Amino acid sequence: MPFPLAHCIHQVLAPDGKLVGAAPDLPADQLFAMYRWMVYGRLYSDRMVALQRQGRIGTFGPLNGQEAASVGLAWPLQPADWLVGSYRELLSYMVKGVSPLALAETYRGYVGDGYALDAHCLPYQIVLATQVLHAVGIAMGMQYDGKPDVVVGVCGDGATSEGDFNEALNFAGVFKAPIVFVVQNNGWAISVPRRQQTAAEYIAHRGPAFGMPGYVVDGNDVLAVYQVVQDAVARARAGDGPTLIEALTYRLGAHTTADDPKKYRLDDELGEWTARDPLPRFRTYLMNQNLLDPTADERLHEAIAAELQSLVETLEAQPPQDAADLFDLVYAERTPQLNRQRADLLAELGRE
Ligand SMILES: Cc1ncc(C[n+]2csc(CCOP(=O)(O)OP(=O)(O)O)c2C)c(N)n1
Ligand SMILES: [Mg+2]
Repeated sequence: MPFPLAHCIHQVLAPDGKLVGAAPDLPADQLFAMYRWMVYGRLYSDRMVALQRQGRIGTFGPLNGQEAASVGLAWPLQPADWLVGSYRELLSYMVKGVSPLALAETYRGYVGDGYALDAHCLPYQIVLATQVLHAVGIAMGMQYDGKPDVVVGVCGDGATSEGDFNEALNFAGVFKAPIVFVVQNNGWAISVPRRQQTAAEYIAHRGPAFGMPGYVVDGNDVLAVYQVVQDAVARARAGDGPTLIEALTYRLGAHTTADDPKKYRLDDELGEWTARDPLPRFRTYLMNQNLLDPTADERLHEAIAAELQSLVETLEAQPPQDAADLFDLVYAERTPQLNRQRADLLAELGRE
């Protein structure tokens, strides 16, 4: 058998923050920066949920609980590499260089023209798993051009049941595309539990079936996720082909602000996963290493809160997006059907 089946869950930090594996060789400033992004992601997500509740933005999908996976999967990427994900990957996108303001604008209905492209991310995808095909396409294109860059393509556990996900893995395996697939298995696809997506024990077991290694990693352990993705990125860059990584994590919040998880999941499960929260785990580790103390942590939280306050002020000072953009930003040239719909809407708004 060319690749071993994932037989263990890779972990560096236990839920209590104790070191149980070899820590990656990262300097103190990078460890602190990882932690900063994790805190930023949590506070940003909370702030967006609050804004939605006040009717100040549209639907938002919180990432609470997934901060370690989100930061760890993006950390190994270089600026020229690509990161392609879904609505849940907002924090990964920020780590890759997409502006938090540009992302907030999307929740307010403003879709800037190619807002993510400069950071080498595709606009986040909502149609499940389609982005995984796009990610493989980019990887194959770069391979064809002889570029040394790699792609990380991300989706959720539910998305792995789509044909697109499996077709993408098949192409990547056959053509040895320079790509790392990361599945953020957060236990749920809205109200559908992970066990109803596949009868296999792990989603990562599908890797060897497509001719690539499959690894399972503790997705609430930022150092473990970083290590596994870093190794896979190095393999892809060396021309050794794709890897499938399953990050075991949990969505602590609702699917989106339009969902109420109390309707379909038990408090016990939430309690178990709250005890594995990635933030206190990494915070305890950093404090044990004398890289953080309670005062510095408090200052960090205050600084981020102030940053978010000013982000919201900038966001709300912007004029609403022009309704015509709804039709004008779809294709390079509008179709006759779009022209009709556009005229109808503008007439209704009294703007003929
Ligand atoms: C092709 C497609 N089918 C259905 C939906 C509706 N939908 C949006 S999110 C979602 C659940 C996705 O779950 P998962 O892939 O696990 O990602 P998560 O939201 O948990 O991050 C569904 C069914 C969609 N967006 N696209
Ligand atoms: Mg999910």
